[in-house]
Amino acid sequence: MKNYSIITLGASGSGKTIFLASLFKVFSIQGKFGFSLDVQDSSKRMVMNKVFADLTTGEQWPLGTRNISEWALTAYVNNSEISKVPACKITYVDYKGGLITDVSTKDEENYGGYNDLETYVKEADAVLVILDGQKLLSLMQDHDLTNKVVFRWLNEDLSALMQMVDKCNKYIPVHFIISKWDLLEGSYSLPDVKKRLLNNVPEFYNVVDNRRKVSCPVRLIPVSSLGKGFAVLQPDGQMKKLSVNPHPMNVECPLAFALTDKLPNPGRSKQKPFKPTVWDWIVIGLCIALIQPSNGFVLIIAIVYFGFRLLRNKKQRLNEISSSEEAFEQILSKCQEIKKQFNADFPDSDLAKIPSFKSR
Ligand SMILES: Nc1nc2c(ncn2[C@@H]2O[C@H](COP(=O)(O)OP(=O)(O)OP(=O)(O)O)[C@@H](O)[C@H]2O)c(=O)[nH]1
Ligand SMILES: [Mg+2]
Repeated sequence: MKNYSIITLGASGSGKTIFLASLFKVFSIQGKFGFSLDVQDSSKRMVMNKVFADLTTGEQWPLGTRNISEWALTAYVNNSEISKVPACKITYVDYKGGLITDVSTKDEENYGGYNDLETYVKEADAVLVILDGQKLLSLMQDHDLTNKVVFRWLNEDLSALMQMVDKCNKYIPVHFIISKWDLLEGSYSLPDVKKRLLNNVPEFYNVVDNRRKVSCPVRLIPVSSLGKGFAVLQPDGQMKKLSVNPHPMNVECPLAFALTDKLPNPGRSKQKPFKPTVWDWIVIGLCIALIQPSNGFVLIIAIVYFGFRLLRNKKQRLNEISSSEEAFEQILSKCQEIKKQFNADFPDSDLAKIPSFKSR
């Protein structure tokens, strides 16, 4: 089965955990997107469901993440008997955003975590960089760049994020997610935000330009994990919940781009080894008991039996692979549909195609 490793890079409070919970919720049951996601570890499933349930009940927001955790997700497609056929595995990593910005050799825990994160980034099949929509809103409103919060965001969070992205090799697609798009939508368009970022954040411009030059996919994807009207930003910077019904927007799009933009590394798929059954052990026992140097007959039976078993095992595996490959093809085609719709809604999202680059 194909295996994808996706990592999101985002500073503390940028919306990584809520994005994961929302993605998990949207894909918990096969619906309009034609596939579902599940975690094998049921305790992790409960954690994610609880994050989303807590979001919709009570006034509090989930606490910040404390450590690095790996989420082994499996994407499934229902076959004609409505049973779930596994199509691919997706490894997703969540962590406290402070790991990116508060790294210091004195803080052993953070320093080790940062190194782990760097390894995940180097081995990822796709990198999703989360630009905090709340901070981006402040940047859009701060025409003269005098706001200290904006200054800090640009010089600490974004700077650290861009340095990490710069380490990704040119074969890894990098997409920039604008989180909390519900806060910007209505006041600013995607082209407005794109222009502001490219014109006022040189590190962002350079990272995008470097990737564009080597034809590496790079996009700006507006996402709202909770949707419009779920929460409102208070004048003091606090987020107040208004509704109990989140309407996630575009959460499926980064996944669709991540799955379709890069061919999976074939070296990572592991072959299923031959596993002896109880009958195999009985035959092995009998052969050992009966076999004698002169008894060629028992030897022939053993060779025929195990030859047959190996052939059957191979056929079974091929069947499994072909149904899983078919399911994966189905997911890819669904992802293409998601991308098509997104490109129609946000034609300016492709950062690799910027005619204004030269006239900057
Ligand atoms: N309006 C709005 N607010 C959001 C959205 N997603 C997240 N938030 C707000 O952002 C806060 C932080 O979100 P988290 O997902 O916990 O952020 P994180 O990146 O996981 O933070 P760390 O775990 O500290 O690294 C939440 O408590 C919400 O107030 C969204 O889609 N819309
Ligand atoms: Mg978190």
